Amino acid sequence: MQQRALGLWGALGTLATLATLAARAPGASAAPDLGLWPLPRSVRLSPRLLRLSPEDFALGLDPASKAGPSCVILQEAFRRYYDYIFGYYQRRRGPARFYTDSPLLQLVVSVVHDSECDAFPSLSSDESCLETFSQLVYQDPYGTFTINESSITDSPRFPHRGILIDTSRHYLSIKTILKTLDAMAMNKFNVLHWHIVDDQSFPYQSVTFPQLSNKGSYTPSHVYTPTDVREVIEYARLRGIRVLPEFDSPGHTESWGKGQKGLLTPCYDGERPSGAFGPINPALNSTYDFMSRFFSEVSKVFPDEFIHMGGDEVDPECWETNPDIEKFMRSRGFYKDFKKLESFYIEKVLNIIASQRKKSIVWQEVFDNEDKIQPSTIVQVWKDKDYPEEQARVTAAGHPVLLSAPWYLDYITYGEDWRTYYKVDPLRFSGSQEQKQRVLGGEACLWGEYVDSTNLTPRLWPRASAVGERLWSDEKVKSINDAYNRLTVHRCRMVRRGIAAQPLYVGHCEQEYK
Ligand code: CP6
Repeated sequence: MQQRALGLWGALGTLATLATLAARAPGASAAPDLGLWPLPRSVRLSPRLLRLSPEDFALGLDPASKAGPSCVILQEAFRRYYDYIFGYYQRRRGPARFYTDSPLLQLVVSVVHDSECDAFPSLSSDESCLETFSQLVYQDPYGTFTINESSITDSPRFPHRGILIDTSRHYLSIKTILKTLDAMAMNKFNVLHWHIVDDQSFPYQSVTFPQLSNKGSYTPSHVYTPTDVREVIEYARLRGIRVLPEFDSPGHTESWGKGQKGLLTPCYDGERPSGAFGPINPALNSTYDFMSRFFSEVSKVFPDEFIHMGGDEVDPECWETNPDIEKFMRSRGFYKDFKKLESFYIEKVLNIIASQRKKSIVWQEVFDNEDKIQPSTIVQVWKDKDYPEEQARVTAAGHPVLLSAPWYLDYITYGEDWRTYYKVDPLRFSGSQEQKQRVLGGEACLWGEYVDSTNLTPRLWPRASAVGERLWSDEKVKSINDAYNRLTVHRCRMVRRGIAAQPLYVGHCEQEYK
């Protein structure tokens, strides 16, 4: 007997149905022992069991699918998920057994909307459902791969579900970044926010300005070459993940100064330069010539429709000491208002990015400073203080918003941080329906001061998984006990798949005892 399972890839907002095997027991709960994570919109498990055998089971395409056999994303996903389903199991010992249940021979995926196979993922793309299918398969006590006949309807609550990694405070190996993308896919995250450079180092190897990383990286090998960057982008694309580059300025740019003389503001000690440098110098035309050429390159290297231009934590102290800055500000009528100087710079850079036909994302300060920004500019809220009010202000001004304030994963406490992340609701602020619709989602941020390749994975997972479910699942999914039970299983599944996710609390994973 052959069972067919149907999967749909659709435009955002449509319901994607996976494994539409006739539903027998509507209302059957989403068996906590399966550890489905993040919880799909609707799960109906029937008591009818189907058996999968590694020898006979195949993932493949429906002949009527709109995405054909040349769809690399799907073919690669079939390979990956076959391995996730069967690749890590151990044969169990025990008496031979005769089967009474039916075999499941195929998972047939059918793409019903126009295919985006060769394209890069975008804000409006929808994701694969293979992850859910793989989570439904379990080994029974005899070791047989089993799945309940089931019907799953699923779609994400928010379109932007991101993880911020910081490769400036510490270099992260390509291997670590790719592992992170694997784990992101398991948790249905779809944006890698790559905070690629900052004060401490400039690992991005620019073709136009090679000196930036020649002089600004920790060492000549602590760089991301064009090939490295392409590899990350393609690996992400195959998992439905966008790569959002951040080139933070005018603050957080100390490392840029080493390879690009004249870019940073020289700080003064009385009459003379002190030898120290401050933020990027907003008073020089050469600054904007440089930025134009730099973002022209970045726009081509990164295919995403957005560039994050930073704009956070600009300290005017050094600007205040520099006589050329003072002269420039007088000529522009800024008087002693350094916020105006900052705005002047930000607006120029936003225009440069727009002229490359890219949209911008900025940290909340850019909005707080009342800079002139397009309503389409996305504002990322990161300050913990009164963040719901900030969300209300940003959305009232018409901007789309991303929430990060409650999800700073670089903060660690003794205990279960995931619970605090889980209890957040991104729409819990006062505002109209229209305002709420401007919440695109959010990001879990893992700043790199205390993180490198040795500890990134266990610090991120399963803590970020809590954010993943909050951004994917329905707002009504908030039982912390149910989440605990499912997440414990999900964490063991990640470990089984090679992700060194830390434990939630005391306990064990089955596979440790085999
Ligand atoms: N680096 C950059 C950082 C932070 C920000 N920007 C940061 C600030 C406060 C905390 C954590 C991180 N390390 N470039 C702010 C967005 Cl608590």
